[in-house]
Amino acid sequence: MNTSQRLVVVSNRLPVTVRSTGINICLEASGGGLVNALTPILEVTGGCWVGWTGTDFHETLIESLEQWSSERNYNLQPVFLTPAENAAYYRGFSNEIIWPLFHGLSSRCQFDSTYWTGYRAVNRKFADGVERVAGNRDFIWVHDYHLMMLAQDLRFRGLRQQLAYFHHIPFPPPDTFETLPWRSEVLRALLCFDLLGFQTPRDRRNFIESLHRCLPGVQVSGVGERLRVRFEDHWSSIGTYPISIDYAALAAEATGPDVTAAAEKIRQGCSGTAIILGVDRLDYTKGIPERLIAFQSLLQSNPGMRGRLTMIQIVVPSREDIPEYMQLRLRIERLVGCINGEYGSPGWVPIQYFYRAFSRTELIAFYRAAHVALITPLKDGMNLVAKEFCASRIDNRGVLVLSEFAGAAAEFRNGALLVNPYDTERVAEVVALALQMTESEQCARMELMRSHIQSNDVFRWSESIRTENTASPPADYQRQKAALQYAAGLLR
Ligand code: ADQ
Repeated sequence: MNTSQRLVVVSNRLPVTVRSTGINICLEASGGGLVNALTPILEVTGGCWVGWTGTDFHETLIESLEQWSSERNYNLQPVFLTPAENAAYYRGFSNEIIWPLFHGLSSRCQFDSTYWTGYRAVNRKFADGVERVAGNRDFIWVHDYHLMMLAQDLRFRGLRQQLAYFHHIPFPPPDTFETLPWRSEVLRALLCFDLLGFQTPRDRRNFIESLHRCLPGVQVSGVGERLRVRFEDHWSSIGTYPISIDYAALAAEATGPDVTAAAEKIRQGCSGTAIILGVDRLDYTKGIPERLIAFQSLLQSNPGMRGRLTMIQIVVPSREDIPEYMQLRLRIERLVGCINGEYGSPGWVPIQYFYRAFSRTELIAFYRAAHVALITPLKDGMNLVAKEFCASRIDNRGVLVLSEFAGAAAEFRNGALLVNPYDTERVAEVVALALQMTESEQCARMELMRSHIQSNDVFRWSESIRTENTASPPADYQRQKAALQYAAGLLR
């Protein structure tokens, strides 16, 4: 994309949350890294965001969305889904097949062919939405696993615009990927994009190996970070682009007096004990029960630490209508109750547990109050919480204990203490080491991570994808093609 090109962003959800207040509808801007990164660019380039409203068709909602768009330099193009479409495409194919499979938890998958049919149909519905708004020279940027078929649907309709795709979650190894009954269809559709971006070199490698395994005839050229793949006369660029955060905004907000006061209040609420912090969306991939068991093991094997540390575990509600997520919530709450019941004493509660969303200011205050951030997903595309924690540490203190299976581990090898989240006893030992780390070592590690995030923020991330040159196949192919054309001319 050149920087004057209009941008069309396509994601499962629009960057607004629809709230119905009786007969009225109001729209609230959604938070999150993606929205924060892309809306300033959309404001400059102009363009459109295509996504699901989270609702079925709603006449009044169209008016509200038009009103919202009229106050900005970009439009919101809604996709409405019926409850049946939602069940097959979102709850079914996206959440019961791709999400567990791509996080390496294939025993949780429900390979139901009606989910696949629904997923295909809804991707076509998104294609209708994109077709309605896309101009000839637009750069169309599709986000995440809900929309892996979209480029193919758009090409069938004759759209020639540049199409990019970013994969926010892990891409599994070929042995796992190939269990997907629709593996070739998905890979063929992904290769209709001109550019495919992954979070880590490992994800990109898994993708390329899956191509070799499942799509005979695929050709891969290039070395290092950027590869070119040819399949049926179409070239795609494949690269690694680790997503990040708005470092400057977060670091600035962390200096605010309200954050400082709130952090102090959190520390007082823990009676001045050392604070170990966990912050996650409710999800079985985040390793929350395993982390609580690690904390229990820490208390069990270190009686001297009892009464001198507090774990704060924040869980933001997510996918609450799915029974599996409710069971996870109950399991977490049972574990918190058991640990507090077993180890607590008058005046000391080992785990403070919150099941709700917090404002950005409140969250930053938790990051600033903590001594150790314990971020131990069983598998995670990136994990923005790890980056937010570091950006908030304007004092260059605090220790990040991070799962080696989070995408962020690839960038923080030298700053964080890496752990295997399944090895709960070792996690407990590493937390004990983190609590004893000298200030100078904390400072050296934290500075390393902060300066990395500062120079690789979310704006650099989006810029590197938008300016990636996808237009031409590699020079050797150009030369081969010219030679073949020349030879064909001689034979005529
Ligand atoms: P998520 O699985 O949602 O994202 P993550 O990257 O950690 O995971 O982002 C969570 C976001 O939610 C963070 O920005 C955090 O601040 C916010 N949050 C968490 N708890 C909160 C609370 N209680 N209140 C308010 N906000 C809270 C998916 C992939 C990740 C990938 C991202 C971005 O699963 O692997 O890093 O996309 O690509």
